[in-house]
Amino acid sequence: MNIRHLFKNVAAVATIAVAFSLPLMAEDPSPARPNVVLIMADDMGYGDLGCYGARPENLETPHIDQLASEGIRFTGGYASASTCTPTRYSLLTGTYAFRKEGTGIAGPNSPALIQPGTVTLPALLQKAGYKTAAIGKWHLGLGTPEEGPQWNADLKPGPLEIGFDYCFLLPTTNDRVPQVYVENHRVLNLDPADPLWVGHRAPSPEHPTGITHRDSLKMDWSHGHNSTIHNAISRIGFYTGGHAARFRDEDLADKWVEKSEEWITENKDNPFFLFFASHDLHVPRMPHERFQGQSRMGYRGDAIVQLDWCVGELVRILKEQGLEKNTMIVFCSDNGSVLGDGYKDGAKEKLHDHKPAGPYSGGKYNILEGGTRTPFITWWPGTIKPGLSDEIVCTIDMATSLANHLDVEIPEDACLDSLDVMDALLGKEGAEGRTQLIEQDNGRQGIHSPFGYRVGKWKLQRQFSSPPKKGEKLDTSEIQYRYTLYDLENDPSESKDVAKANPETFEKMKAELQKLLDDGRTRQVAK
Ligand code: NG6
Ligand code: CA
Repeated sequence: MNIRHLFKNVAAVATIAVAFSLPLMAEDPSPARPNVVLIMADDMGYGDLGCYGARPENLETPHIDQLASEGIRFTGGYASASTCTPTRYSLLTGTYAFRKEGTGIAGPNSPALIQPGTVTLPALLQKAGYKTAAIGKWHLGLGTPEEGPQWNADLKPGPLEIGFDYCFLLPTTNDRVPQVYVENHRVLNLDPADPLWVGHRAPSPEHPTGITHRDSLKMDWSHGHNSTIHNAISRIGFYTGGHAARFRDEDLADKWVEKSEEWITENKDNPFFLFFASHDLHVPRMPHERFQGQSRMGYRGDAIVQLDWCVGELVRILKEQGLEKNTMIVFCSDNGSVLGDGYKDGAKEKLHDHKPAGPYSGGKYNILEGGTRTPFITWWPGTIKPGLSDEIVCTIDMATSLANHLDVEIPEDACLDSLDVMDALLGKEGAEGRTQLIEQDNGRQGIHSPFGYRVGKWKLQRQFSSPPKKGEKLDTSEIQYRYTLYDLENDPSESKDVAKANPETFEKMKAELQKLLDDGRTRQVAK
């Protein structure tokens, strides 16, 4: 990594320049400590934005498209996993989630999956003097392993115990209970006289659910999602109480923007890191009334338009505060696309000719490219030159990339799979991204899970020969895998297995994948 040195040199040159010629000052060397706003979309596929091929007849995303045209649009950008919790776990810890048991999709009463003492991306940035905030969807659990979330007391440990100075959260994901905001350690606006209870079983036989009161729903469910009803939408899990604290689904996006504006304004004199974790376009897709009907694709398209508006607002806020030259935005997604994910919201019926995963196959939950290859854009006016990059970069790489850039030392036993791809993120000439990437699904079987493994144009797939039934614990000594190989350059949809025609590549990649799994780490530390 030489970017730091480059910056130091630029700074030195600039200092000398001041002595001789003031006009050179205007050349304004890029600040070495940019603010970082990481915008993570939820369930956004590779083809879901105008700049990634979505057609204007279907939906328009002018603000994100502008970000892409002023920054770098990656064609090889990835989320670490094809579900939410493991990607977020890896983003914050820099370690592949499949290395840690229990990091699959978190339930409503999940304890904090990242416990205090873990080296995290925000904690590394704090060491560099950054103020840090998480605003939006959390879905990484709250509370101790023994007790889980104490909804009526202090909800800790949580983000504040692992490196965030401030948080304003949707605690799980909005199709799971409860529909309340958590600000720092507390449920916002919770009336102690109306305590919040959250559980897996109906609290009483009379408790109204999506099954008993299906006629009252404003959006019907298709699978799961038929427990407690709030805002005429039934959810996964049950809850009672906390009525004064409950939000309307339609208002989430506005709230994230409002809180971001407040926090950025308060912290603008300090370098800051904002993790803006949008809930769009996850189910239940229930965008604000002013966005309903803004696409011709139903609520799924409208939710994308709503997220696009949020991005426009974030850029407006940065510009109004005069921060845009000093702020790097990273736009990414937590996993690939899915149409029907539990509600009858018209996503399939109103798809028209839209291709949510672009040219790729698969999507959320699987290891095909559509599961993890997602939009990925970096923007930093004045420092990042506009362009297109086909380098491989992944959400998991943010921790090491930013820590190295800021000269913060990462302990050897932390961020095990996070690689320094900062030069590629900044679009430096000749900069290389990753030479390899493991693509995971929800990771229920840890290192024994199915995986995708990408090296250059090649993609190895490792699938179970016979997939285990839901909830079944595998006897690891008996697992049989089926491996196949694809040439993504000529076959982006992974339709033709070319293992037989390329035996050397095939065997080499199988061995490499196994080694990365067995080694327990990817990041090499200079001794
Ligand atoms: C699944 C849910 C799905 C979604 C997903 C998590 C069912 C049948 N399916 O279990 O609707 O909530 O979990 O999505 O309940 S994620 O993007 O947060 O990982
Ligand atoms: Ca997701």
